Amino acid sequence: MRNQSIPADCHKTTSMNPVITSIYTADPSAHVWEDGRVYIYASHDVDPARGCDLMDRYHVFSSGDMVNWRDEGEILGSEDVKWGRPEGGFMWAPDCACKNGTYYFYYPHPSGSDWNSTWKIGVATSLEPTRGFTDQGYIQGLGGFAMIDPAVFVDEDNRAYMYYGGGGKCAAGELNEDMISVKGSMKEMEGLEDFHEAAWVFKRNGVYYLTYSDNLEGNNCMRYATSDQPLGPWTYRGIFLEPTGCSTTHGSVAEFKGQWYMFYHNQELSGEGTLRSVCIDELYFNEDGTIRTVVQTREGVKPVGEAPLPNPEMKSYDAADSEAGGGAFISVTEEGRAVAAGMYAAEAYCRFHAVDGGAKGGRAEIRLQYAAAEPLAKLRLMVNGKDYSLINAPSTGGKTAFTGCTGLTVHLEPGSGNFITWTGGNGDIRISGMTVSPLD
Ligand code: FUB
Repeated sequence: MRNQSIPADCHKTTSMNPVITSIYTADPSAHVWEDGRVYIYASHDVDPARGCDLMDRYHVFSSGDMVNWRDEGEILGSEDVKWGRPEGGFMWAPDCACKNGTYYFYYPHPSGSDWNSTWKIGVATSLEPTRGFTDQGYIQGLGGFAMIDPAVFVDEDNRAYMYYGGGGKCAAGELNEDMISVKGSMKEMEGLEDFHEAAWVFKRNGVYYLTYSDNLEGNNCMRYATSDQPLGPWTYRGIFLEPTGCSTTHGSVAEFKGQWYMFYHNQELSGEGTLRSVCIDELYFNEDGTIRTVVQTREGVKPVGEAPLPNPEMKSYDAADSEAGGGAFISVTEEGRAVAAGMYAAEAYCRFHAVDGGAKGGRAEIRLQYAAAEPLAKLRLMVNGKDYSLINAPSTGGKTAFTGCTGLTVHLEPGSGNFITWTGGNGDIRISGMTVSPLD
């Protein structure tokens, strides 16, 4: 083990799209919280997918420059929801709101095995935006149609409104001070044209904007309407995001450091509509407040603000210090780089022993440096025997191009008894090392 600065390849100079590639994420709800960072609360398309059924284990991502994103780890899974569907899964598009110092995480989840007729909007709370969420049950008294895709908007006067809906109907209402009950009843939103799902509300220059996906068969657009009241009636304004090539379209709009952004997902990485990836592009308004059509790019967005500093507690582990087996082997390249190679067989593995979880243990950001010639290699990540599922390792352009950086935020035990195993998933991949940065 040796200490070193953050690997250069883990720092990006443009965000690129998709912006999050290590796992599949969708339905991004973006917020800028009081600490000045931008956060994405996203759905997690678990790989391999089974439709949208097995979506589970929400992750939060944060950034200080819109380009370099940190996985903050898992915040809630179906097994944490006592009232939820016994078989789990079905953790669909979420949102998060902050009021009076408490973070409220809203998520759609069925309460019964018959998922399609038992949707509820669950609420979990925490005093921190990225960890410590505890489920508080579901919002009572809602229903009557597809109760999915909650979005909560907290106005400048600190009053909060919840919007939700699917199957062509959108309803909204004001939340009580407790943020988990509705004041009066929800009412149907008027004036939206061709509403499908994915409601999102933001405010700019005193105007409320309600954005949503439409019903274009298999490849929705995003449309929007405006109002001078948070609950409408709304005036329809048009399409501002053309189809992304994915069978679902879902996104959010937020301002960060004076620039507006569109957060959405596509299926560029996987080619599959149920393995989606979050993207970010700039969003612009016309003089009259209407939204210009968002240009979907491959490059993504430019940095605003400083790139992140290396975590002073980050530790690096060389592949030479790992145990490789089941087909993988350790070798040293001409440049003196130790490499665990040949990680393509399902039984191949590369295990790092004695990984330091620090005095307290807790969340740690794991980053793997690798080379892969395959368009999309994958590795399974196991930490102390817990399966963190498949982690994507997009091509670096060659099997000796060690420019790849992938990973996840996981939980480590205190002390140096942790072991992290990368096993064969898909494709030929070579590992040169791994960094571990404590977050707690
Ligand atoms: O991600 C599952 C569902 O697909 C969301 O709730 C919808 O908005 C669509 O993106």
